[in-house]
Amino acid sequence: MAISNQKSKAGEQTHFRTCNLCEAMCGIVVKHDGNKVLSIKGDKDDPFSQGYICPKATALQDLHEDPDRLRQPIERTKDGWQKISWDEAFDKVAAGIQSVQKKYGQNAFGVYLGNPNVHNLGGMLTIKHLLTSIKTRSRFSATSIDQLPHHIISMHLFGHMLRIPVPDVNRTQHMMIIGGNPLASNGSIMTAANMRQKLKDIKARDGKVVVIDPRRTETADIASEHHFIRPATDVWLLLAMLNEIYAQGYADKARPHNRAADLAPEIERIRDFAKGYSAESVAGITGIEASEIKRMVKEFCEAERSVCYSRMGVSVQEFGLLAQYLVMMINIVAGRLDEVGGLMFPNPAVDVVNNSGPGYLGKRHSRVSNLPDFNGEYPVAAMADEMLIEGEGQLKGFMCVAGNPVLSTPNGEKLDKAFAGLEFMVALDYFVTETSRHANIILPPVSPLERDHYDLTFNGFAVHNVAKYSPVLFTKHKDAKHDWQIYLELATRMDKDAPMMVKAERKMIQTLGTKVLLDQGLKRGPYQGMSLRQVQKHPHGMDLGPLKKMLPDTIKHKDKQIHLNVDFYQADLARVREVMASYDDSQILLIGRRHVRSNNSWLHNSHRLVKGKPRCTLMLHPDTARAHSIEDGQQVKVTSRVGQVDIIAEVTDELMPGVVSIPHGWGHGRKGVKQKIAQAHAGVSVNDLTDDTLIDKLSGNAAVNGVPVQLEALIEAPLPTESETNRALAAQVLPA
Ligand SMILES: Nc1nc2c(c(=O)[nH]1)N[C@H]1C(S)=C(S)[C@@H](COP(=O)(O)OP(=O)(O)OC[C@H]3O[C@@H](n4cnc5c(=O)[nH]c(N)nc54)[C@H](O)[C@@H]3O)O[C@H]1N2
Ligand SMILES: Nc1nc2c(c(=O)[nH]1)N[C@H]1C(S)=C(S)[C@@H](COP(=O)(O)OP(=O)(O)OC[C@H]3O[C@@H](n4cnc5c(=O)[nH]c(N)nc54)[C@H](O)[C@@H]3O)O[C@H]1N2
Ligand code: SF4
Ligand SMILES: [Mo]
Repeated sequence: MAISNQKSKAGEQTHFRTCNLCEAMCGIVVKHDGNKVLSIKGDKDDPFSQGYICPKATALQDLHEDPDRLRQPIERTKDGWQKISWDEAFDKVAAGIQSVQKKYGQNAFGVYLGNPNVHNLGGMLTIKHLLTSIKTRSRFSATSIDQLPHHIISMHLFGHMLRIPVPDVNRTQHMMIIGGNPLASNGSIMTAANMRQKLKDIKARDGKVVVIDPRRTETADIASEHHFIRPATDVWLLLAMLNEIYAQGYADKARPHNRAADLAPEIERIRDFAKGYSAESVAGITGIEASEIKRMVKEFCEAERSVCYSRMGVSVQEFGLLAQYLVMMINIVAGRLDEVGGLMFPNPAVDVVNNSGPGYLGKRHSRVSNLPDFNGEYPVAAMADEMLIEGEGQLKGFMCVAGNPVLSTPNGEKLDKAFAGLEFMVALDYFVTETSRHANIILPPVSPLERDHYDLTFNGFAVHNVAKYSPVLFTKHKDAKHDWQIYLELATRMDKDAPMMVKAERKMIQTLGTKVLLDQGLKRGPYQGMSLRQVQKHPHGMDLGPLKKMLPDTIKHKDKQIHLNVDFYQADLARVREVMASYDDSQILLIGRRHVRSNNSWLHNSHRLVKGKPRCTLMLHPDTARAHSIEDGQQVKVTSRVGQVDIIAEVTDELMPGVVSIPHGWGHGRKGVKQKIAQAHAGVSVNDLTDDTLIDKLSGNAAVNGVPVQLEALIEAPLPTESETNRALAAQVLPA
């Protein structure tokens, strides 16, 4: 059934769907003629995104048409990659996994789940079948170089790792953004299309947007004010802010209105938490003047509606978990949780919280580095050692599902070597990437336009409640497979002893598809009369209204109270004191950055997304450049404890002095990668510099922001710019 497809001009058809590339859930209109995409534009009638899209939306076409995209399984042989049939591939993969497990034990086979898994409806609904059939405890995912702190805090406070409140950006009057750049990323754990407009709207209604970031980002450029902060020192700023809220008397003023705080039995203990961290005492380490910290707190607390929002910049640093906890405490103590314009809980039509466990931390620890697992996943920072260090439990085989950890996890070079030493590896990916090139077999799923979509994950973080189902646009070739079909084929082969019920469920999904599961999820959800049929009546999406107060019902703890878990977090203050006592402010610190035309390590094979000025550059402040005799455009050697890269300098006062920035996801020059356009715009991988021993010890999350590096200008005269080199290379590989 193609409800959303309307015939217009002869041959030309219109299809409505949601772009699934990032978290923003933009509605798109795809004009197509049969199997040919004619155009991709924003859908003005989508109640959530109202016509907004970013340049990546058109890459859905490029991805679909990409000649380098694999359409059939391939096997690495001594004569290079060979195409093989799906049946042969499934048999070989199942046999390969089981052979490793038989020889070395069940946990000697590891699995890594990459970011696109959470953007994949069928995958989300069926991944458990793949994991239960592999039966390994050696699991990893991109979570531990990303949002892990948010999960741990929500598990502790609200009783479920996915019960995460988001900023009510549509109604706030004051938004403090610490370590997030939604103008480039389009938002994270804050699903909100068109953040540029939303931030402008805050200012237009006499509100304020404050950005705290070591770089004057695109978001900072349109904010009311921006403050540089020394990387990875947010924990001190946040301690001082929390302290100031009490010192200035705002906590008590907030009390009578603050239902959230009343729900927390331990709230009285928070006053002590930050005691001793005066604004004056943290000004030096953070680089933000005490008077400015006090003013920011005053304005935040006096605003009628305000919210403090913090993302990647803070999540992936040495005190990521404690810092994100402090952000939550600031919102709670100032009375901004579950308040209009504050931090609010979405009410998604399919509530995944009801279908998954609450999460747990540190039930087990990684064999080599002794890092805690979270919800059955070990930190990615532990992954390479688990393959390289011999002993019982050493990883000998591996499956990478929609991920590229060679480019996306710390000390990628080491992981690259570790993958090369495995006995058997399989990758589920569209391409031969820096990671999948190590696989014995690559299993490629269909393109996003060949599958249906409903955002199970990001409706849970949406700043306005909606529901939308996107049907399949192009019917897949009969031999092509969805990710979920790949999972189930493998599960059927590997899990012959599964209970009857499980086998029956797998058979049912294989026969009927994943839609039934979505329909069940909608019917069990919080909206009366909701079903897939109901949602399908609205091809542009259903508007379910603004965020509303959800406390205490939304809390998953039995007592319906918020549990602040003060002891756990307070214990980490010892580490804070230790680091502060020996803090070396002369070090050059490395941070990352994102660009609106990139998506982690992929989409670099889309010509229209990579063309133009090269983006994989070393940004640094003129003073930092001068101190190292580096000129704009010059090649620089950047060295860290674990590695080095040569990269072109981009001298700009966007960066705080003493800080350098390299975007992640580049480094396509590695031998064996098969993505011609990406290879011609190779760049270098910042994760060859990030350190797998630099982690947030409390959570096990990787700390890729605030990595100490040394700089060395390589040659006197600037080289040809990367764009000149890229143009020359691109001319060789691109059709005219
Ligand atoms: N230094 C530094 N490192 C970082 C970050 C940073 O800010 N700085 N950010 C971190 C973050 S937030 C994240 S989420 C991770 C991402 O890290 P990963 O998830 O490991 O990497 P991606 O680049 O998202 O790679 C996704 C891969 O999946 C493939 N793919 C895309 N869609 C599908 C699909 O539907 N099915 C299948 N089977 N394959 C698909 C793509 O071709 C690509 O190879 O990187 C992290 N790494
Ligand atoms: N175009 C594009 N969009 C994306 C992605 C992408 O790769 N490209 N990736 C998607 C994914 S997987 C994610 S998780 C989200 C992430 O979305 P965001 O969290 O918005 O990610 P970034 O753009 O990396 O923003 C992090 C900001 O933190 C700053 N920062 C770095 N170190 C510090 C620090 O120590 N303290 C403070 N206060 N700030 C710091 C950086 O300068 C940067 O501006 O984006 C998603 N959207
Ligand atoms: S912002 Fe994200 S969801 Fe929207 S069009 Fe761009 S990539 Fe797609
Ligand atoms: Mo991410």
